[in-house]
Amino acid sequence: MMQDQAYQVFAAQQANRGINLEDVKSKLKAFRVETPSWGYADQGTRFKTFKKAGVPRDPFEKLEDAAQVHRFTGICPSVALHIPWDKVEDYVALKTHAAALGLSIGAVNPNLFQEDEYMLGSVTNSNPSIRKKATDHLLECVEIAKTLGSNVLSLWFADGTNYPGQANIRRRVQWMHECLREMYAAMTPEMRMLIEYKFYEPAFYHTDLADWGMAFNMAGKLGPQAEVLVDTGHHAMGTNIEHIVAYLLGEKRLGGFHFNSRKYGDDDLIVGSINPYELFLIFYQILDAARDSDAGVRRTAENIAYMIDQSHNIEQKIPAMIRSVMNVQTQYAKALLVNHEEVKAAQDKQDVLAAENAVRSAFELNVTPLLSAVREEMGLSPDPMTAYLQSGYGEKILARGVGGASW
Ligand code: PSV
Ligand code: MN
Repeated sequence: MMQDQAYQVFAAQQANRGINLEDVKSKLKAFRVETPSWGYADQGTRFKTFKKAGVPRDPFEKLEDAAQVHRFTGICPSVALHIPWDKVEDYVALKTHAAALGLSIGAVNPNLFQEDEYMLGSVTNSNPSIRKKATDHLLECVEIAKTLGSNVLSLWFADGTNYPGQANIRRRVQWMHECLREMYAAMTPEMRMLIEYKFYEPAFYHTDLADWGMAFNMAGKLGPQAEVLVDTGHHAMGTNIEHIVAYLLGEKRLGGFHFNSRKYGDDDLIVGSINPYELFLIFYQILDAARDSDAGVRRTAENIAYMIDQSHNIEQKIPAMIRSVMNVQTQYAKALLVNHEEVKAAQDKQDVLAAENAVRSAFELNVTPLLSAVREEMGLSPDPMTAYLQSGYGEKILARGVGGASW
């Protein structure tokens, strides 16, 4: 079937289901996904980093690769940075370079896990001079964000202990709060602090911010500009992530996502490659909250920072990022096709099977004709992956050689 014909059939089906397709298309055009600078670099596990030819050698080249993802998907105009992985002499020059590529700088991620002093903790270290060093770095990142025009600071702490009795757990939380309070006070009113949690790694006995509840509590103690960041790879097996998402939306504290997938114990697989239904259900909860009668809940749902957090160890990095973005976009498109009135009617009747069917049936739709139409209306190829692979960019960057940035 011709693409146009496939779209006409799809549009007729959706009209029958009571879906306003023009509204769905405009939401798809407005949707934005941020990619991480470190996703373009050479990365590995603690066992091995495989060095690839063509990997960017500095933050400027990372932005050039990110610009390719935006060029072919049309929905990735911002790039998250990690400091000091992306430390440069001149941040204005970096910002100017980004703008020339049609990009802006997104979240600034301080890094408190790669210096020897942080072995026993950064903001939770019992040594006050190490806590001061960590706080100074957080404050430095606020200043960098100001220079770059970024309003999002994403915090993840590797802090934790490996043995019972190693440290005073309650005291560590207080120290963290003291450090973050200083950082919070330095932020402009437009800035948001997104607090990420992870239930293990690199610490194996306890992690200071191990789950959403601890991050939520810390955000609450800091103030309204602090919110929770849900990294989809940071949960125990079987955790109902969409439940956490719904809860945080209800509390108006969901700030953003780090999308990725995991099967066992790491978080670097391409988002949507393992459990696309989970991703769909996350978007279903968000879109449901966007219809809430509480304006605060609606605003929270609309302000979510959607970011990818992946390190591509064995796969080609730019195509891996394009695949990730397309997977996110596909599940978002499907969630936009949920008929919420139908779900609500079934809920009101306490008809469990009808309610479940109203949600799942949207997931089962083929949205390829819809996404092709949207991309064409945005002036893009309907097939971003093939368009990128045929562009010659992947071959051109081979001239960079082997030995690019390792973060
Ligand atoms: C930690 O696993 C994490 O998810 C944090 O967001 C870090 O900033 C990022 O990964 C580093 O790769
Ligand atoms: Mn993350």
